Amino acid sequence: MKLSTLRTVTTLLAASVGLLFGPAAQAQEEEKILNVYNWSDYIAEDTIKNFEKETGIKVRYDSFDNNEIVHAKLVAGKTGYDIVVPSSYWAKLQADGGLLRKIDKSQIPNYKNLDPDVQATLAKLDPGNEFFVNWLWGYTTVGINVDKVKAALGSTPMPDNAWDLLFKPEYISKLKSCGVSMLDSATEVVPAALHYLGKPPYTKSVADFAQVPGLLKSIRPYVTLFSSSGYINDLANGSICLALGFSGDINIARQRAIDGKTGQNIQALIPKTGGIIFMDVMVIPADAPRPGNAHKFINYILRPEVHAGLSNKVFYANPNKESKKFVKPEVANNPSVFLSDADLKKMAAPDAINNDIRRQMTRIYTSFKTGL
Ligand code: N2P
Repeated sequence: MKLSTLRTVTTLLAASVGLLFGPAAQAQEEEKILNVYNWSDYIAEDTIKNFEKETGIKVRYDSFDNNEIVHAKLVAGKTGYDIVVPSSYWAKLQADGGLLRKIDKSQIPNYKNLDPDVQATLAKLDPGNEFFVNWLWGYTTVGINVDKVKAALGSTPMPDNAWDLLFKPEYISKLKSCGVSMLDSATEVVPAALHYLGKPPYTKSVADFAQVPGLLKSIRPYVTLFSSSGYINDLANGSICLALGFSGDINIARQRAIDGKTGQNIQALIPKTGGIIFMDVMVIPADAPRPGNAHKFINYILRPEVHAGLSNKVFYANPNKESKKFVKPEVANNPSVFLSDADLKKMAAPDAINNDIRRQMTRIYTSFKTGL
């Protein structure tokens, strides 16, 4: 064989190997397994089942209820997870730390369904929308058992600003008797306190933190529970009457009370000064074992009916502009799920945190929780 022929044959061979083992083929070659790590109470019953049925990919699904634990695992590495769903303000730390893999949009035809406003908000923390795809979004706020709170307040009328229920001793001291829960996470509690004090919830100014310990100390005697997921049932069954919680979780509690006929009237309040928006995002760890399957999963979630199915079950807004027609009217019309423009304007937007601020928040929170 002449040298030039040999070269041609070798090039052809290399090209066909490239075709076989290029990015698409790599995805096909992956073992039919996908490891997902997501928030608890954040998915519909059939979401995973339908994906498995369609693709033959077996999903192992683990859950968590705060960002701190997710971050610690990603920093340690080798989690084995292919999809993780942290909040955007934490995911930025992870992207900056090289812990995430860029999303290959060419593998996600349904990417076009994403609402440009949500994409623009995410782009503030993830320029070019390179790493994050929104799962669902909501806000941190105050949830109450309407009747129990009114009864406990007695002759004191409900405050004009719902945050007062939690942060003003004159209100929260009366609610201790019916149970008060706070999210068990420094980066939820401290931003809420900063917001109440009129500071940016994710401030970078250390001076802004000055009044936070005093405020938290003043309410500490009245907090009866720290919980980031269990409080859903506690609200639903009437064992607590006030929670600093996530908007959808409070609505899940409302629904559980209705379905279980517990007689408890639960409501997610939209404070006058707004809640604090979070956007939880699907990301692929840099060392994910099966990135091809991860892309397939993201594409599946971005189907309008799949995304609507999540909102229908867990009462959080989704970023899918084609999904509205699949959202049940009672969810679409619940003003605490899909916010009106006026309510949306009141809300504090997500912002980046950095490691110094994170440590500062942890210090303040730990001494608050332990009462030291
Ligand atoms: C789901 C809570 C998710 C919202 N239970 C917190 N970012």
